[in-house]
Amino acid sequence: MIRLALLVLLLATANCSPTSKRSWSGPGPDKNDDHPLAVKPEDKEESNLDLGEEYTEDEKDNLDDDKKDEVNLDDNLDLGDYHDKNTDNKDEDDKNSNKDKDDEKDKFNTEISDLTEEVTETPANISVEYGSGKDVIEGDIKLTPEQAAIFKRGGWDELVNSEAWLRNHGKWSRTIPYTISGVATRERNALTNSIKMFHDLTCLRFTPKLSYNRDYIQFVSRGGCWSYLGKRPGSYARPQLVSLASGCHLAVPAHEIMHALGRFHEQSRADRDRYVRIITGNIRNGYASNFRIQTTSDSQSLPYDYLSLMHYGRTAFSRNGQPTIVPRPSSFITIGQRNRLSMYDVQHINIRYCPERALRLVGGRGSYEGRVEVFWNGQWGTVCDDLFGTNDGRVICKYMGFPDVAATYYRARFGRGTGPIVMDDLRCTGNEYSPFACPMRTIGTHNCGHYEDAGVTCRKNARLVGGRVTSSVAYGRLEVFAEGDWGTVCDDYFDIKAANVTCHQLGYRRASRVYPRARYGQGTLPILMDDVRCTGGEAQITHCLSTPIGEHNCQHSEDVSVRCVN
Ligand SMILES: [Ca+2]
Ligand SMILES: [Ca+2]
Ligand SMILES: [Ca+2]
Ligand SMILES: [Zn+2]
Repeated sequence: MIRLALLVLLLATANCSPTSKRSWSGPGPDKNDDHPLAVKPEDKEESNLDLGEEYTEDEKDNLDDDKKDEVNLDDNLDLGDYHDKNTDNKDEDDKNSNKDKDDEKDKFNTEISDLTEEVTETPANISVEYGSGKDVIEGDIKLTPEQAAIFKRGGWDELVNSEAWLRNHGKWSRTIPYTISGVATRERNALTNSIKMFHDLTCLRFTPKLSYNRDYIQFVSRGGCWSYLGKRPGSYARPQLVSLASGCHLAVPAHEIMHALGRFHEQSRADRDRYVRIITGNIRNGYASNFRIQTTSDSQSLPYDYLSLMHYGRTAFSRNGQPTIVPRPSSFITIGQRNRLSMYDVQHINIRYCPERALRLVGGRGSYEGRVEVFWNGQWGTVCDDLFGTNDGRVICKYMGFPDVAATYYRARFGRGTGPIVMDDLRCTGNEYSPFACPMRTIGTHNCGHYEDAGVTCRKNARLVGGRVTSSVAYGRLEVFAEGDWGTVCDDYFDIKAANVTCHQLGYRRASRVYPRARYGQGTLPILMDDVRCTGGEAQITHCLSTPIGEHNCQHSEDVSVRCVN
């Protein structure tokens, strides 16, 4: 009798043990997870298949990585009532986010007026302090050994058309880890201010390097201000150096970061001769090549920008103190400011790194389809359907982070827009990086009406795997398409707000659950996102704060799953 009781006790214990819970690895009923408090009343009729464990927002927020490791080991997490704060406070959140947008706009307008006022007081250009030597071109763009060899052999033209140059236009993830080593206090403070500009005006986030970050920028002091152009390939970005020696203050750190992000000097644009005159006679001997035009440069349809932080100063590389570069419309136009990112500098970065700040799809079933809207000159406008076709849709979808286009539409299929009509006669070849780089009528001009607003449906860039997908409910392991690959998402920090973004992205009204720890099976694809933190208003999960794509401290046993409902 006693033996039997002991056996029953043992069996009962085994049935509730963490080991048996973790050994489960497929979709379907999971009795051990059946906790009465985990079921939200209104979901009861659908809850037979997926009574699950989940964190409430507060619990999740309070967990740091170490604590979570403990939780995973002991499996002693309290399962609490499910709170969908996001839905409860929706109206308030909406108001707040509108207010935030207004604030942002005000701030930006202030920035611009500050810029035009202050720029005349800018100290003389400080390019004399820039690095020099055979492996530096245009004063501060450092060449890789491979690029330097091409430059030495074939000169400028061979270099800028070489694979070694173009390949180096590599993109960073929007989260960019960094370290600082040996940079003096004044320059270090300037770097802090520069980083703040990027954080305030773009989606880029510079974060102190963590042990598992692979590619990162190391700010050093190595003779002058210089940077490589774009993210260097493979192991050459581990770390990628940016030098901020004495004199690299003001917004010069932002200038060098812009090079590292892939941006050229403004006056080397292919169309620059229409905007500035180069006074060759005043250029120091041997420095004329610093004034060459980059035929491969891509100005993304943005106007020539005298106010750019990336424009040379008037007397750059002068042998006699006389101007080497003079604006054409009026020699009194100020060039070479080093105080801040100009409005178009910001737009350059956003077009390259933050597509959601340059393009959006409105009026469709999810963020993967709708009327194409373009951010231009401070407001959202539309694209005319004249000549609009599959290649245009493909460039737009891929640019926004979708695998491909599914359909394109004419005649305001998703309703008429209200802003300016920004793009007309768009005729992309299909290979452009963004629609801004496609042939079109001069941007901002058109012969259209809003009844011609173009629309697209893109192939979705998120999916729920290993569960069930119907028109009213979908659940499963989250897989996302990011930087050209499909992969899984780690459960660290992933909460109901992140799940809501996912569900909106898939065309569902909201999320009802987040499941940590591979609730719908372990994936086999790469783990692409970790430490995902969303505000809830993002159009895509890849717009949320996270580790750089593909960098993580997770295992597939931490794959996150989500449940969406209509
Ligand atoms: Ca037209
Ligand atoms: Ca985890
Ligand atoms: Ca993590
Ligand atoms: Zn530069």
